[in-house]
Amino acid sequence: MTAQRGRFITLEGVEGAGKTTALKTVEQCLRAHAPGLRITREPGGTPLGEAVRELLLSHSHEGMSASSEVLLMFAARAEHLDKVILPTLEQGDWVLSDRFTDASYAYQGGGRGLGIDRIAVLEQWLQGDFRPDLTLILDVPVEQGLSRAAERADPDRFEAEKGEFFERVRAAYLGLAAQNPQRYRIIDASQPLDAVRDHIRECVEQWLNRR
Ligand code: Z5A
Repeated sequence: MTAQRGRFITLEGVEGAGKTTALKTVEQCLRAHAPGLRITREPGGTPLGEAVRELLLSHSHEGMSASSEVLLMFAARAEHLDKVILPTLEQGDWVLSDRFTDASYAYQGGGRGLGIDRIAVLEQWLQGDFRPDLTLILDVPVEQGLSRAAERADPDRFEAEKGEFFERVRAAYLGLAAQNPQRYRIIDASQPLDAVRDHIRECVEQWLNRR
């Protein structure tokens, strides 16, 4: 008998939204249902993906074209799907990924201005109909997110972008969520940490109970 396919949950967010803390809360909620939960991230999650991540975040590649950027994101994703995500789900375990294709819609489609249609072509080509089962988007007004992130010592190539870039990223995320409320949950990450954690727990528990 083959194992039932595992569930694929993704976490997304704008700059300074607090994904790192949120990931731990989501993990705690999921572990009881999925002891073999695999936590991973994008860009990254495989040796090749982590090498591509270094290229993408490094200031040595300032001025990289938006097309190169999105193709590198999808190259890392192809490896991630092939080596980690799909095999884990097929053996019945669950996967929690810190970012996935929605980030390409938001950052390259919205932020860099490539548009939704081009990302959709790449998504369809690589993934066919495969999509996450649940996506949490941590949302925070851009100015508030940037002021939290300003405490970082060494901003990477994305973190060094300006406010207008992150406004487009945020609008793209909210647009995705509005089109498909079944899959996405927006978490108001402007609230104090305890309130954000409570909201995450509530959303994940509700989703688990409905399955
Ligand atoms: N990217 C892309 O462009 N296209 C793609 O397809 C993919 C990715 C997959 C790296 O991702 C970059 O790749 C990313 C998008 C791009 N660039 N950016 N920006 P990443 O996910 O590794 O990097 P990140 O976005 O910088 O994530 P992060 O490190 O998890 O940071 P964060 O979400 O911004 O938040 P944080 O580090 O958890 O929190 C920031 C600070 O705020 C920290 O001091 C916290 O203690 C504080 N914080 C958090 N929540 C609160 C609340 N509620 N109240 C008060 N203070 C808080």
